[in-house]
Amino acid sequence: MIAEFPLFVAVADSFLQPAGPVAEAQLEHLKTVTILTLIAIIPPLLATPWVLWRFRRKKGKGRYLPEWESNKTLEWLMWGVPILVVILMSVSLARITLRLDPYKELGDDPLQIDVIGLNWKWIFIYPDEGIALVDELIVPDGKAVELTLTTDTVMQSLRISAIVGQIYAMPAMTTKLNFIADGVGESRGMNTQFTGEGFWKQKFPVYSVSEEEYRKRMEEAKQSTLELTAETYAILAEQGTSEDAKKPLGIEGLEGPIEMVLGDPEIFNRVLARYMTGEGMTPESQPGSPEYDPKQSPLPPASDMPMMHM
Ligand SMILES: [Cu+2]
Repeated sequence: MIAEFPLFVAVADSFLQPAGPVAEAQLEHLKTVTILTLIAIIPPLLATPWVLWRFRRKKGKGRYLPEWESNKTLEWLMWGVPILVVILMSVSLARITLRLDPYKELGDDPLQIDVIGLNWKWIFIYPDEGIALVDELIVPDGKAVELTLTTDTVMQSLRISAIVGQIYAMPAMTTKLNFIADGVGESRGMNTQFTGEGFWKQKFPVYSVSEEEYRKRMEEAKQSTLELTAETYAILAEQGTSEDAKKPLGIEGLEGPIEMVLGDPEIFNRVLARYMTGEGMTPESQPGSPEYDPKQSPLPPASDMPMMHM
């Protein structure tokens, strides 16, 4: 039995065990806010039993002062302390919000990864390596990373709790999420925006690896017999998890995440272009819909319309 329930979880899954500077700053902020909140909470917690005891009916010590109406010191404390707490919290929150802007690059020349959210899987495209990973994110330890996200279904929200907070992804537009993973290890990412019955399965491991291991993993992915093209993308776009997609992709029974060679380097832009044709989407043309039929809705060529950023 013991072997089935390890005493500690090796996978970092919370900003309380930060695996990167963004999560570290979030934890720091939580501590600051907790301390500031305690300034307002502790005095009443201590004073309530004290007042009850001191002014108790039998043998109480309080003086009876029916004419008492105000006390300047008390007024200053009761109004001043909460105002001070609110000011300190506002300053702290404003500073951390600006510091943790998800669009702000965290280093020179961050590693670019394009992300497509689907029901219920994530595709991570490494344009510079010419590969794509499904439900698996591999990043070099200590390297600045910039994700550019979109979805080819409803709105989703990508979150890697131990490394960075969440960012929404929506069709027809891109959002950005910058982070650094510190130290070698595994953490977990997920979609935190409810998207239907397979939603809870839309989780993926994030591996922070040494530069050497990163090169090795990229080279391995390049050896894949699978290619990410409009055709294989249409299979991935169908409703289901990445496990469900293995059979139609012809790799049924293959263990581990799906790794692909990037056959069409324009695939990310073509997914965006799907929503820029000027025509409305129908259930048949919309990936993620149970009626989606890739034959009726092939990916258009990459749009030359300016891309919408948020
Ligand atoms: Cu949007």
